[in-house]
Amino acid sequence: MENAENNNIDNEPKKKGKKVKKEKKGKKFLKKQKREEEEKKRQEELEKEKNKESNDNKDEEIKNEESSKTKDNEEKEKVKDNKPQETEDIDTSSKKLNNEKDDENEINTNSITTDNKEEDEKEKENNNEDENNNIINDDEENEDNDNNNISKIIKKLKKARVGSICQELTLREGECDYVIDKAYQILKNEDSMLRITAPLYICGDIHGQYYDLLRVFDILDYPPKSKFLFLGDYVDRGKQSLECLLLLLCLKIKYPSKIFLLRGNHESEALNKIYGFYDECKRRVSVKCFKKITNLFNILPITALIEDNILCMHGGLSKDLNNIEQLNKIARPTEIPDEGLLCDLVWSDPSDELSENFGENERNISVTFSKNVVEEFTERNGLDLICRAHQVVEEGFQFFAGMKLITIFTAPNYAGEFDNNGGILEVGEDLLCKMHVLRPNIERKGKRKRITQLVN
Ligand SMILES: [Mn+2]
Repeated sequence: MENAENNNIDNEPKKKGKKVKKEKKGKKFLKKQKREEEEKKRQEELEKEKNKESNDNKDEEIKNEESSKTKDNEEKEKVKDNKPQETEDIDTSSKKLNNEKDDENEINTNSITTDNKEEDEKEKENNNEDENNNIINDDEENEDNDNNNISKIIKKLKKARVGSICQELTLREGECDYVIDKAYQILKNEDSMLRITAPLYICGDIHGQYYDLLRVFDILDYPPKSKFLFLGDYVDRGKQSLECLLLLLCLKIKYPSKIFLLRGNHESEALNKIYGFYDECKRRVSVKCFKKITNLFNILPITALIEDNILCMHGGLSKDLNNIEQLNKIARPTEIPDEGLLCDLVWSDPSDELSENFGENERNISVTFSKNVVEEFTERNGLDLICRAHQVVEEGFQFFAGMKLITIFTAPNYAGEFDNNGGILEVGEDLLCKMHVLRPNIERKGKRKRITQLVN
């Protein structure tokens, strides 16, 4: 306080002094000189006014945009704050957010120029917040260009959903190549076993259900606000595998420490040729693009360890896995072999019906493993939980071996053939786990299918 007062005292006499001097001088000036000076001032002021007017217009546009955006964000925050943890309520909030999304789309189309400017500013800010974003001065311009390009693609991808309809976007080959190349450079430097800190959300299979992927982000917030780990199977089966993959890769490029992508058994050339992703790439982009994606799949990390406590993978455990140190030694790039450690990590399933530790798998590849295997492995490696995906489960999540293993499957109403919920596991800072559930869009009538399904 004292300093502030002192400053005021320092400033006051100077101002007064200036004024006094001017007044004294002014009286002595000739009328002509006075008039000339006044004319000069008037002209200067006129010029200032003109400049101000044009700036004001610009400012006003931006301000309007900002205030509408802020309102949007505020409303989103409100919805989030009110977000109940009960499953049915989550669905309601997702509906609310859908409506808002539509409003946002309208704003965007009405004022593209200002919006872009504002969006870019925002993106820059976000990037500064990103802990992994170490911009080197020389590359600053390139980095900015990259960020702008990725932001534009993210924006385009988000716009695929209009209301309850999710449109197929027109994807340019150059756009896809760009995203795949950038993502490759980041993913290839990650370890085979990621080490991630809580809090974060863990998602299971997505399988090209883009509408549902957008729902997940709308409910739980996009990176960098929220951190995500995806357990693989982004593609095949669903109609919009490309949108799913591209959005996840763009977010990875932009916020590499806020989203992590593991490999599923469907991140594989052989399976993509059978279950639809190859055909989608060929129809919508090119075979060349599919080949690029195959290369990218071959460098995806395989497992993740959260706070030394929760081990995550797509499939499950293996005869060949004794301790977690082995997991970081898996060399990449690699295809998924027909047997052995990597094969089991993306393909195996738990089974209640086993009398022995490992058994045959109905999928005709890899193995099933018993409760005993889970208990022994977690005990030996000091783990609390194994978290995996790979099987459709009715509630979106299902425990095994007491609560030592959890299956998470995120695509609700899977492939239009099941009436399952989609599940997302939230791991809190204290490692307390909470489930979020996406209800199916369409309630299916008639008999419910088996609770757990082995679907390739
Ligand atoms: Mn799978």
